This record gives sequence, structure tokens and C-alpha cells, in this order.
Amino acid sequence: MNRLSYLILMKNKPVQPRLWNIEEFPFHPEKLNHIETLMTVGNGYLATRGSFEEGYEGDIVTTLIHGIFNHASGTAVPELVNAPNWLPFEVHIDGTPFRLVNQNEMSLNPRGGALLGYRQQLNMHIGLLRREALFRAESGSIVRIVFERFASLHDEHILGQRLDIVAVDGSPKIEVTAYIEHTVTNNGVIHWTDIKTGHTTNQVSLSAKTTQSDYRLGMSSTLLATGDMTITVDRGNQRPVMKSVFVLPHQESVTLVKLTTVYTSRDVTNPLKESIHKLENAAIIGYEKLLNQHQSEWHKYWQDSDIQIEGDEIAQLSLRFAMYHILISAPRHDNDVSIGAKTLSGFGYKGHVFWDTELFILPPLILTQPELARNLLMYRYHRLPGARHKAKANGYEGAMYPWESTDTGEETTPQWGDPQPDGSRIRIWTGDNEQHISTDIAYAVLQYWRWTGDDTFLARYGAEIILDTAVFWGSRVETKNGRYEISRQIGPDEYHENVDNSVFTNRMVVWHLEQAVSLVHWLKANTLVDYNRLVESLNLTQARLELWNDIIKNMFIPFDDAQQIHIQFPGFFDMEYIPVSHYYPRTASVQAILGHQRSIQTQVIKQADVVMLMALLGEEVGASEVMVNNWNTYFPRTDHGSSLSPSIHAWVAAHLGLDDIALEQFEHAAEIDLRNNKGNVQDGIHGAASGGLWQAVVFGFCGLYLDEKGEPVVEARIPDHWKSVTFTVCYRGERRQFTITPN
Ligand code: IFM
Repeated sequence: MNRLSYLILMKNKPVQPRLWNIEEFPFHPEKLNHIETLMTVGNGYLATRGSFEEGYEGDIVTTLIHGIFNHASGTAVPELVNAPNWLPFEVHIDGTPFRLVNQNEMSLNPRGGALLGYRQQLNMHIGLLRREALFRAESGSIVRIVFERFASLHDEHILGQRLDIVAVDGSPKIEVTAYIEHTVTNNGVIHWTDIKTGHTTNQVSLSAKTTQSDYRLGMSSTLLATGDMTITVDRGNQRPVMKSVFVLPHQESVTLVKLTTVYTSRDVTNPLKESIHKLENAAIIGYEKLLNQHQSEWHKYWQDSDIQIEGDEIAQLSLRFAMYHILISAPRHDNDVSIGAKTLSGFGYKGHVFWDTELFILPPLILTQPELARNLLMYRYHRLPGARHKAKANGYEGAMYPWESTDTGEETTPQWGDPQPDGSRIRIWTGDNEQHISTDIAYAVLQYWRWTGDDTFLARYGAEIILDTAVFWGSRVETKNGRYEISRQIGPDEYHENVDNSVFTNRMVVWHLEQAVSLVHWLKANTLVDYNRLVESLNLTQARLELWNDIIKNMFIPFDDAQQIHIQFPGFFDMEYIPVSHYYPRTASVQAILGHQRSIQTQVIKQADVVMLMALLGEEVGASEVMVNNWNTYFPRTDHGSSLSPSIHAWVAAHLGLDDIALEQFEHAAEIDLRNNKGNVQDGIHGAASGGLWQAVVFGFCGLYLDEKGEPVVEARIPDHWKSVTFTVCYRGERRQFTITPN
């Protein structure tokens, strides 16, 4: 491989490796699980956390494959399944196992080998994770060991690993072993059964199926070694192990390659056979070429998805990091899966899909990789039967999307939280009452259509989503007090559950129904076949359209005329006011500090709620005076207990000209994963924070929007120290590049 190949020219500017790399230097065992998440590699089919090839105590070794959910017996809900571990690639130097020995261990057992140097680097420009260590064996021999790995973006079924060993001092005997580890679980929950291992002279393989959902998986690996490679069966662990043993002369180096392939029954009927076949081809192509193909593919994605910021290296790196994680989790060739709240990088939220996808992760894809955005929207289209089922089961018409969604499209939000220290459990109401998700999905469909002009998608698929969820709302609203109301809702602020007339929900429903009415006219004018099909299948009678129009006119939107502010929900201001700033500085949410019971009786808000409404609907929400009043009311009450909050505040603050706050909120959002400022990055990347960060820059600081003619324009207000921001968006099939400078 040409190790400097990432120094290619992009947009006529040299790539600055420093601003493309996430580094760990030296080894930080205390941040093991955090860094494992950051260093995830993936290709939109699967992703693998940055756990070490040789393992480390307390690691969370995880590979998640899109769509492979399983509901294990004794568990509350289905979850994305941890796939067999393809990483094991172990080295013994004169009999000493290479592993990262921490300082305490070394003083206890100096003969266990010593770690003399360490650096780990994720090159986001080419999706390559590289780990380098200088290691002294018990014998005194010193070796430099370099591991590289990638999940091919060119062929999503291929995973590549390379191991370079240099004999820096001595001529050690080296023993390299490689295998597939099948005894994997999700935090102890077993999802695989019927596990069969096998081998030929040059490859090992494994097949397994999930215990409940019956997905089958086939995985195969080969070790391409310079010397002889033998395969022996480790009977204790019931797995075939590939081994290469040789003497490495002083100052010489050796390279070994491990290639792995994986298929599931979601892809092909015989995953094992296909994985073996693919592996044979991959071995013929060889590591170098596979890596080159992978890199070329990354270059294409970055051409369209990179934002360049001059004058703020941290902002630059954070944005690339955010986009990298979105790109590795966005399915390329599958429109029947979607991105979970924690992407594919950890067990958090069990791989479930929330509104995070449509309102946070999708916009950067809609504007820079529309074909990937379309895949994600198709996932929702395919899940309409589940949404219809949920509506019916709750006594409504139309389609009511689940708050948490998996492969089936049924509601998969657990009803109860994990046990508290006192053994009690908290009821989780979001699956029952966080109903705005249906409108969030409709919002994303229209955003996609407005930016892409993909009329075919709208007519064939998107319209059905928008209209059948509108049918749901028509049946969901209540007529009370001479107006329409919606009771028992959870808005974005999840601290206040089951409230009547959440202003976010009610106002978004009005917006949704307005769009639905216009869409019916658009269908009639542009595609009569689809119009007739949908009128017939969704029963879009004149009476239904009249009802929608009536709801639009007569929906209750809680508003305080005297103060000219929206009211988050009636009764909100009757609760105790606690300025969140009183709890500064803090490392936990105010909710965690006050406790669940107390905080729900206060005005502390979890995340952007009215402010979210302002971000989504802009000036449609109200005059600029109302926007400012809303901000002044709700910002001091917001805890940012959710990672979804700071980026939206940055976006809205930028529009309101609150430059310092906008920057502070942007920086807060940027640190969520990189600095683990919520302390839970071990559970996975906060996908919504990543997408929100992009939106804070493009929609917030750069002020990009579609004007009344539907043309993209910017009204920018970038931070003072940013010398320029350059980004590209795809508008109706054309690439448009914007460069914003302070003037
Ligand atoms: O969807 C979010 C929600 O808004 C806040 N709690 C976490 C969920 C998943 O990220």
C-alpha cells in the first residue's frame, strides 16, 4: 500500500491528515470503551467497534449488521445482534503474548511483556483504523506491531486486516493465530444458536442462526501469511484456528493479512456458501487492491459530504467525525433497514430506530447523499403495515409509526426501564404517547422531495407515508372546547410525559395536515394514477379533506397573548421554576441531580421542544418577536439532558443572532462523543448529535434554506474566528458549492 495515498488532492486542496484523524496517544485504558466507540469502522452494511485484535479485559467487542434483530427469550424487546467476532489476530513473540499491558500489571509481572509505545489512529478520509505498538517480549526481543483494519466500502461483505511486525531488537520466534470468535453475546444475552464451525486447508468458517428471528449468518476467514499456515482445531473452544509460525530475523519485517467475509439470509439464501465463495475471490484480489478499492469509494463520498472549515480545527475535525459516523452507518444497497439512535457502534437503545433518523441524521444525507437518504425513507415506507397495525390496535385509522422501530415495524419501545437502585422500575410512556414521530417522518419525506425533486419517490412511496399518517391524525385529534385538541402526548421534552396539548405536537400536526392537503392537489395535478390509487386505498374522501382543513383552522395552539410566547403545554408555567444555570457546573443532567419524580414537577426541560419547533418551521412559527421571546423563555429552562438538544439550540441561536450562545452550543454538541461529555459513549455514537452538528453549521451558521422559488440560498452568520466554510449540496441532481466567508 502507498502509505501516503491519503494525501490526495481533494477540491484542489491538499488533504491535511491531522484534520482527518482521530488519535489515541498514548494508550488510555481508562477510556477503553469510549475510544472503542469512536474508532468504529463500518460500511453501511455492518460496523465493528475499535476493540483490539488480541482483546483487552473489559472491552465491548461488537459487530452489528443492519437488520439482524432478534428477540431473545426472557428479554423485553428485540435488539440488534452482536455478530461473531472477526477480529481475533494474535501474536506471540518468543512465547510472550502481545497485549497492551498497563503500568500496574507491568510492575506486578514484569515478565509478562512490556508496552514501550502506542498510537491508534482512525483515518476518516479512507475509513482505516491503524494501531501501532512497540513491545518487548519476556525474552528481551523488541518488535513493532502494526494492525490495520477496514470494512470495505467497495464490497460490503469484505473485511480486511493487515498485521506488520518488525523485529526491532533480536530475532524472535513469532507465532500468529487468527480465528473467528463465535461465543459472542449482547451483554450476556445469547442470540445465536445452531453454530457450526468448519475449515478447509486455507480458511475457517462459521454458520449460525438467531434464536427467535431465524436469520442465518455465514462468515469465513483466511490468513494470508508469508510462511506456512496451518489450521488446527482448538477443541476446548470448538473452533478452527489458523496459525503461522516463523523466526523473524533482526531488523526484518513481515506482513500477514486476514480477510473475512460475511453474509446473512437477508442477503442470500445460503450465507455460508456465499461467504466462502466471496472469500476465495477476495484472496485472489489481495489486500492492497481491496484497500485501494475501498479508499476510492471513500473519496467519492467525501467529495460530496465534506464540509471544510478554515480557522477552527476542532470544529473541522468534529464535523468530519460526525459525517464519518453517519456515512459508515448509512445502508448503501438495502432500503429495508435504517439507522438506530446509536448507529451501529454500540448496544445503546438496542439498535432501535427513533425520530433521530428522520430529523437529525437524514438531513445531511438528503443534501449530500440523496440516494442514501432515499434508502432510509424507503425503510419507513416498507414499515407502513406495522404503523397501520399500531394505529388499529390503538383504535385509530391510518398509520401511526412506532416510537422505536426494528425490522418488523411494530412498536418495540420497552414498557419499563431497567431496575433503579431500590429495585423499582419506571414506566416508559414514549411508545404509547410520543406520537409526533409520524409527523417527523412526513417532514423528512417532504424535505427529501424539496431538495431532490424526486417526484417518482413522492408519488409512489412518500405520498402514502404523508397521507396515511395524516389520516391517523384526523382520527387522533379530539374535539373539545369548540376546537381540536390532542391529549396525553410526549413532546420532544420527555421529562413531561402524557401532557395535553403539547404545542410542538399540535403545531406540527397542523403543518402536517397543511402539507397533506397540498399533496393531494399536487397528486391530482401531476400524477392522476397515483392520485386515484391513493384516494382509493386510503379512502381520501372529500369529507376527510374537509376535516383536515377544519383541524388546520381550529387546532388549539397554546399561546400566551400577553407575553407573546408559545406555551409548551397548558400548565407548564404552573410548575416550579428552576433556572438550570443554578446547577452549573455539572456533569449530570439536572434530572439526574433532582431525581425523576421531582424534576417532572418542575419547568426543567430535557431538550429543545418549542425551540425544536422553531428550528423545523422557522418563521412559520411566529413573528421574530415571538421567536426571541420563546428563546428567552425556554433556553434558561433547558437541561440538555438529551444529546439531541445542543445542536438544535446552536442552529436557532445562530438565526436569532445570538452568536456566542450559538458557538457555545455548537461546541457542546461537538463534544458529546469526542469528549464523552454525557459519559455514555460506550453505548455507541449519538447519531442524532452527529446529524444535528451538521445542521447547526449548514442550516444554522450558514443559514441555508430553500427560498419561495424553491432555490437554495444562504443567509450566513458564521463565528468570527471561522475564516471560511465550504460545503456542497445536491439540489435537484446538481451539485452546488457554497463558500461562506465572514464578509
Ligand atoms: O429520540 C431520543 C429522544 O429524543 C431523547 N431520548 C433519547 C432518544 C434516542 O436518542
